Amino acid sequence: MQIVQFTAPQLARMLGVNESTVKRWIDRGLLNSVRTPGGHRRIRESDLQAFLASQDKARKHSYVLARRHKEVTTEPWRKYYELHYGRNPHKAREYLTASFISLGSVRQVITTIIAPMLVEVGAAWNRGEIDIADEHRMTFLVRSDLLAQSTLLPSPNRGAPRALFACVPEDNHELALVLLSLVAQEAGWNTTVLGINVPAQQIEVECAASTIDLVVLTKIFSGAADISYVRSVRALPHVRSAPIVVGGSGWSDADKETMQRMKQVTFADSLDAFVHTLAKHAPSPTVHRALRTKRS
Ligand code: B12
Repeated sequence: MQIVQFTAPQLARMLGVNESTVKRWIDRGLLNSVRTPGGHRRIRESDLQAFLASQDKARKHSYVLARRHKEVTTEPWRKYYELHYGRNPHKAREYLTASFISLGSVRQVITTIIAPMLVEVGAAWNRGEIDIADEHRMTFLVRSDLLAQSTLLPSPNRGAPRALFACVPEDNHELALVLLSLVAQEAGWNTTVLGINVPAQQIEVECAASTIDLVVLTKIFSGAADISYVRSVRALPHVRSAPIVVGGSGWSDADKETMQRMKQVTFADSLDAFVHTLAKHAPSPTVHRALRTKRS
């Protein structure tokens, strides 16, 4: 697992302050940093956490940091839901960013805020409390909030492994791809998101064009494509050497069982299982560089 490091501009966006403020904190010794061989400043996650723990001086400079202290709620996802429901997208975005800082990882943000908030969107729709336009508006904003978090994550190292993400045909639940790709990005992977409703042939095209170390297929709507789709992806000539991880709440038990017997196919249905799969399939940097040179 790589050491998570941030650049000064990333940290400035995260904390809602100017880049010059971050540099001042560093210059005054409030925030530790290291230098890259090229002389650029990098802030390690552990140094950021230490800074946040002793942030009294910094807090008065930062609206986001000040908010982080005020907002101690029992159900963080409810607050996020209510801000979007109440048409406060900017406050919702700030709240999510502040949560990212206090929870320390995108994975935690997804588990404690995004996933339960989306379940509530579905439940509120079922109860007739929100209409379809609310659902579309709110999930559109969740998607943009999540994509904004991706700019806070460190860029992958040179030679990092690459994962490909796709919803099976007839599945439009794209948010699942956004969540999973952020988790992979946080674990140091390069990510290519193909989006909804992806025909098998498109996966072949992507795998032929560059080295793909993991293919991730999701299905949330049970009426979407079934196991025959996974079989056809598995059989594609350029996908053959890449492992496939499949997940999502739309698969039938019979399909899950069949997948357990398929070679180079893993069924994983939680973020923890997904992170496990990423760790298992990330080639070590040396082997990976050698492989890439050989393949190119
Ligand atoms: C948002 C949403 C939509 C949005 C999607 C917007 C977008 N850009 O993604 C829109 C409005 C487009 C939509 C459409 C529909 N939806 Co919808 N939708 C939802 C909602 C509210 C949230 C879904 C979501 O994003 N969840 C976040 C995901 C990722 O969480 P999760 O599924 O729990 O997954 C977790 C794990 O399973 C794991 N995981 C998920 N995928 C994967 C993959 C891998 C590889 C791994 C390792 C792990 C993993 O990670 C997640 C986080 O912990 C759910 C309600 C709910 N309770 O889930 C309904 C829900 C999924 N939708 C449903 C339905 C029926 C539909 C429609 C058919 C409605 C309609 N009549 O048109 C259409 C289907 C269109 C289609 N062809 O796909 C049903 C599905 C029921 C079923 N048995 O299939 C649900 C459950 C609502 C309900 N209770 O009725 N929907």
